[in-house]
Amino acid sequence: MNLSDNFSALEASTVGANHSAPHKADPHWMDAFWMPSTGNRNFKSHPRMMVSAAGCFYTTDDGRQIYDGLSGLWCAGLGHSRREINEAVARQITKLDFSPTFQFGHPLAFELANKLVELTPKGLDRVFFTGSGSEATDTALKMARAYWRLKGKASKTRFIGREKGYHGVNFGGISVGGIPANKKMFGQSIEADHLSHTLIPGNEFSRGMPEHGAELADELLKLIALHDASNIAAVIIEPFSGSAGVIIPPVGYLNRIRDICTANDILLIFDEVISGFGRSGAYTGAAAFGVSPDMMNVAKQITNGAQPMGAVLVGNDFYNTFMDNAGPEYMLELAHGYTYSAHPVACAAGIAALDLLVKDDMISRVNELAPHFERSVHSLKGARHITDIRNFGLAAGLTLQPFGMEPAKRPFQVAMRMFEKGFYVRYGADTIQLAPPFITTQGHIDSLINALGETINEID
Ligand code: PXG
Ligand code: PLP
Repeated sequence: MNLSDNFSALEASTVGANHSAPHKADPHWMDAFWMPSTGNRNFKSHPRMMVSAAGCFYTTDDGRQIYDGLSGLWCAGLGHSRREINEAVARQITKLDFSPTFQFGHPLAFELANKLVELTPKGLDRVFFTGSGSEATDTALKMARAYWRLKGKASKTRFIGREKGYHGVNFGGISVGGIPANKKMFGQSIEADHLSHTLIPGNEFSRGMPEHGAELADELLKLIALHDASNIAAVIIEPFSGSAGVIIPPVGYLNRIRDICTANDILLIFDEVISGFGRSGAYTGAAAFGVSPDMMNVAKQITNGAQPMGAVLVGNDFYNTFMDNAGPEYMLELAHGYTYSAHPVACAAGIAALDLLVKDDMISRVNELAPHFERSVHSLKGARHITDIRNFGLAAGLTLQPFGMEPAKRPFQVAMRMFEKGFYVRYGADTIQLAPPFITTQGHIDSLINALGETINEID
């Protein structure tokens, strides 16, 4: 067989077929990309295409400026296209584009791990890197089970999450998560129970931490009575829930969860993928709420969203339990890791982003803006359709009265109209979520809230 025979064989074959790719003007140009967490049919008939971003604004393909009311997906608090981060990424990708972190290392991974330890509460001393928040959830759950096994308590396998909790979309995350739509299509998951959420009557329109509901933490005692602590590995919660529409813990709630976990030898995992690195007006939600977990998951804001990255932090005792039980030194202590764990370009982005967070004192900036943001967002109280508003730091959620049997319809309509007016806001279930960049101005916040109030008033 000569070369030209090979060519015709390839052309004739459907395996590895060389379809000609549709051109941008072709109506099928958008068919191939199955978009994540998107109404694909709606998007593809009404595209909303961003082509560049700088500071607090995106530019669309038709040249419009769109205010970024969710800091990307809660990840770009420092604003887009920060020179320091871009340069760090460019430098790193030309120097060391990839390097294995299985059995070999590169210096930036160690440098970034030290920074994460520095910015998180005392007692979190060791960092395991992942590629995302969802991978951080699976990592933390696996580590928790393995830890108890090494401690001689192998029956501690069950997890406890919360209703409305979001811990990403992998099997671990949807098992402990409490957002029904994210669970219902995917069958059997790992064994988990769920505490009630804390969105209770009487707390509507709370500013910051709601007054009522600390006693809901006692549901954990009931679950311990039901299953026995000897079967429970960990409780995983977000210090404040982001995805479910910004649900702030009632005063005393997290402390109570902490105490019950400690008293019953159950690990407490804080999922700080949204609350970490500035959004809460502190480096962590743990610091903002004054409660420390045994394990902490972070992602998103580590790199300001410029590169995918997540991490799980644990304490020295936890880490040493693995080191002390692994046999000869050449053996793995934990058979777990991702190809992209501590990817060198992501590490470079993380170091640059966290340096900026500290150098520009973004925590103070968030705390300066937060009272204005709170007043502004709560000024919508009394407006049509709005049944609740919640806020903390630079995060806020609004609940809209369902349109008949379609709770998700109004938030969708609001977000689409807001986009036409030049504002990107996030919608999910019956809520609208806001998370302005830390570098935003009071003026931007006023424009965002004015447009939102006007838009909510316009829809049926
Ligand atoms: N834990 C928490 C608390 C999160 O908020 C994840 C885990 C998963 O992270 P990855 O990197 O796998 O997506 C998240 C992610 C929204 C929204 O609009 C929230 C997230 C992701 C996308 C959209 O609320 N949170
Ligand atoms: N699937 C296959 C066939 C693989 O070889 C690998 C990694 O080597 C994975 C999945 C996991 O990929 P990652 O390490 O990026 O999570």
